[in-house]
Amino acid sequence: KDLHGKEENEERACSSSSNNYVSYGTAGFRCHHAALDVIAFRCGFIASCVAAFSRTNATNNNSNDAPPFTAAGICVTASHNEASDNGLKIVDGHGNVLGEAYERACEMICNAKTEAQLENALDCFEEKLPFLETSREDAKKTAVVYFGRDTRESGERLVEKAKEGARALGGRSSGVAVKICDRGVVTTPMLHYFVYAHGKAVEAFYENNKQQEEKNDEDATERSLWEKIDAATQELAYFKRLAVGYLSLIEEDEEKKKKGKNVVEGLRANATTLPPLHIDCANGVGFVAFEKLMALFDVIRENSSSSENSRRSATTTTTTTTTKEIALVLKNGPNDGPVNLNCGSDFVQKNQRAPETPSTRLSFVNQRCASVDGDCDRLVYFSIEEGEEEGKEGENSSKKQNFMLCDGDKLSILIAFFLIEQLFLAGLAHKISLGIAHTAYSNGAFTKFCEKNGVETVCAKTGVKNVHKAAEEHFDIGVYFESNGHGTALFSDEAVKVIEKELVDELTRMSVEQHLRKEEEKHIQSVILTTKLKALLTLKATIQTINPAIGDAISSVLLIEGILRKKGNMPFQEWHAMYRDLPTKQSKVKVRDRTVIECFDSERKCLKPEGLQQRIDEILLLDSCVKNNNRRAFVRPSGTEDIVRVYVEASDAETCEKISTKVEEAVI
Ligand code: 16G
Ligand code: ZN
Repeated sequence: KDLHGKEENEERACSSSSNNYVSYGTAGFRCHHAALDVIAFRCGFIASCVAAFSRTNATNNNSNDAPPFTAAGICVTASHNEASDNGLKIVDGHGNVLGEAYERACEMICNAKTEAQLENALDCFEEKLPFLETSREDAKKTAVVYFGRDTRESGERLVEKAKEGARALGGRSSGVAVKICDRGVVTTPMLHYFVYAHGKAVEAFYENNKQQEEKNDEDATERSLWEKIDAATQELAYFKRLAVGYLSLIEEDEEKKKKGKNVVEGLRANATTLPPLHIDCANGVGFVAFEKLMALFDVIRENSSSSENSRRSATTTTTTTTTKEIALVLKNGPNDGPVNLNCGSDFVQKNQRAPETPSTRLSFVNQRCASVDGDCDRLVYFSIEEGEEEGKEGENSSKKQNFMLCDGDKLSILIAFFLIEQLFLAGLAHKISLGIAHTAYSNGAFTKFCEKNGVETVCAKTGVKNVHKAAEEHFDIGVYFESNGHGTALFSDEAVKVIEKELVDELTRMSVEQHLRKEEEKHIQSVILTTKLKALLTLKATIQTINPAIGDAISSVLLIEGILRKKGNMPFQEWHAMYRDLPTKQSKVKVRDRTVIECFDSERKCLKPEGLQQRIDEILLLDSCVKNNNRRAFVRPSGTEDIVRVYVEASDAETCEKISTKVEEAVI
């Protein structure tokens, strides 16, 4: 009975629903906050179940010796949606997005209107639980659930609802106690990291105590260190991992600068430092998190008693940090307006223009800029060059703006090329495969560029979970970004092991050589590092800079800033000019029932309704009787809104428009 939570008026229908049915969208439930109380409650309950049943991946040689339990989590966020929306993302025991296998059951649980429907839904969910590698009797004694939210006003209320739901598991005579770890206002990737780190700590605890008998009699999780430390310390551990990774990543750069080893890069490094990065934080939680990162850089710098000057000025709109390591200017914080309103990565990427919040309208011009979204798991870079219109000078002159975007495709390219180079220098290119996973939204120019440069790519369905899976399945190191800026680089456990082993081997080899040369009195660090060792250290630093749980805009900023520095302060323009995007057009079409559209081939082709694909193929031949390889068009039902999305790409903007109009007509 208590599974209904305290029912409230659910007047406004969800944007992603028809008949008040809220579907499990591309990334969980998302709609107007007023319709989410019951859903939050039930998602809390689901997360508790996940925590009570899921186990770590720790190797168990003895079958009776099941590895210990992990935690789970709930993020209350509607990402890039407008401020009045909210949503729920469920985090599984490994810190990943809850698997697709559970989506249907979650949807049934959250939409059940009667007691009978609810019972049925719970049964269905329970049937899925064996996926979680344990049986009902074997459920954990304490289910640990982490909670976090973005800066939306409705967040606090919905987190409370979700907590109530989580506690309800304890009340179902399940023998499970529920432990709530509320982490307050955090980015989505931070919450994923907390759950991930929890699992890793439990795993390590378990491995260390494997030989001791007592490990079976109690809940190992209870004694793991991670869970015992407070929220602030967990947060610090997250920022430290990323910051220290970044500092090790750029370390060699300093040395290179001094030595001027590589002429081109050396010259560049001497001539310029990278201009500060102006970050549009979407009026959201990213601002808060970046501020904490910057404070940590300050502390690290002070501790290392560097003589560099640093400037920090905190106002409501802008925070600046300038150290020799990194220079960030934060804009669009939670006090500057409603989350995502005329700003954020979605606005910038979709509209191809700078954020238009009153406080920052002009301040992005002629700067190096980046934009994150409302929960800080997306990132795009951009720059706007403003110059005088040719031939018009003086009072009547109008400014000509050139907007340049480095979207997810270009993030992938930069990271992948960098890692390929390092693998090659480390002598590991033949041992570790690397490729890029992307979606149908990736620009045709991007896929051609990858092909030309011998970088393997694989296309997956829209949605982080799909691209993540493709990257994981196909490559040892899978770099993936959706064009909209969701993504990361995934290193398989095996790849990490190979890199670490090679590093140890190389160090051993060097010290042996040194010994033979009777230079053992010299400390290893005073020896000139071999190219191979440098590359291995760079790979190790890269791994540390990346949030291992999920794509993370903060982690991606550090990685990209690190790579640009390692490339001798590569200017934005040079990165942007690696290849030229084909013009594209994206539009939405409102239809009666979007579910009649079914796609295949990673959503690049359409199976149903019959005839639609044929019609699209015909339209692509517009004003031409031969197939033009630069033309592409596809339609797919949105997973987050009640609409159909149309995507068109062609050699020129005019053709894009024409094709798009015709495809939209065909869809209606
Ligand atoms: C969600 C997804 C994003 C996807 C988008 C597509 C996550 C965390 N977010 O925002 O990956 O690109 O939906 O939306 O998975 P659409 O289905 O409405 O086009
Ligand atoms: Zn997001």
